[in-house]
Amino acid sequence: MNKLETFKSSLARSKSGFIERLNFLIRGGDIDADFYEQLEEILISGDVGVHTTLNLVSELKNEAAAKKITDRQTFRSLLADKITAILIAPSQPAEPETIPQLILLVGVNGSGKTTTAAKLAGYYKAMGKKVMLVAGDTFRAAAIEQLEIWSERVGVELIRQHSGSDPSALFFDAVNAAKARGTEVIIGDTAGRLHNKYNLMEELNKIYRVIGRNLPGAPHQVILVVDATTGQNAISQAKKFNEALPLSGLILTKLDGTARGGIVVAIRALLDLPVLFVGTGEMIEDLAPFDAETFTTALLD
Ligand SMILES: Nc1nc2c(ncn2[C@@H]2O[C@H](COP(=O)(O)OP(=O)(O)O)[C@@H](O)[C@H]2O)c(=O)[nH]1
Ligand SMILES: [Mg+2]
Repeated sequence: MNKLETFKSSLARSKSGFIERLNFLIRGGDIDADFYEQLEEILISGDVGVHTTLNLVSELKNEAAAKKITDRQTFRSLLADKITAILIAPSQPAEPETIPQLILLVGVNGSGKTTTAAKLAGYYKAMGKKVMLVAGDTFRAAAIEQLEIWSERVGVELIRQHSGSDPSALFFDAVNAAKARGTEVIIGDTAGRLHNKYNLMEELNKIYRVIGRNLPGAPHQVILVVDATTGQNAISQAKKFNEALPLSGLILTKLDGTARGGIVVAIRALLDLPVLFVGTGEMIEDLAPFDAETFTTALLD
């Protein structure tokens, strides 16, 4: 499957929902009095978010007036340009590729961290990299076992400890092991919820600091894993995690499971963070690097 087909198939549920209505609305004919109201209603129903939708539609209205656009077909390319502009990631300076690179995945329980860690391991392994997984969700024995099974399936090394052990110490050891073995990419899973007496954000921040002490510049990426089906909640999760440790970007999972794929637009409009990958299913290969233009085409095709 090429990239466009991948995005399209992961948006299949959205397609039969808001995308179909959106494309029907902008199909042709003149823009009439109800048009902008209908557009607003459709975008909001697709999880683009009230705030983002109102801004977007008001800008579109002004631009269409300024450019004297009266037919829907021309309006359609204006809309595509606007959505692409929102989705394009803020440009970031390329960092020097030191080895090992450490990628830390954070996020609430059930968002897809452990599965995504395995998918990323498969992704980098397919690029020919030497990869290591770290079972950093030490609070749940099941999470360690889950990652163990994935690591065997993908065929990459796993660093683990018994459940209840200190995740910071685990990451410290993992970095040492990676240095000794010439590992190129370390992918760390983390807990999404801790037992009551611990504070997740403090724990994550500690992991972050300990990793940085043992490997200067690391973690090279802290990626928030968010579940697309949680809708606008994704925004508040990102803000909360970003207070605990500096996020470098997001992976939006379960895009295939939502009929409201417009959440991607809301996230990009409201957060100054790139969407790096989207999760498109439960299998190892169901991870697609995000691309603004292709995604817009999948929405408006
Ligand atoms: N359909 C679909 N399911 C996913 C995706 N990513 C994760 N899941 C499922 O979501 C559930 C929770 O995932 P898990 O990795 O255990 O979440 P964690 O608690 O954050 O580690 C599992 O059943 C996964 O198979 C995705 O992109 N699409
Ligand atoms: Mg997990």
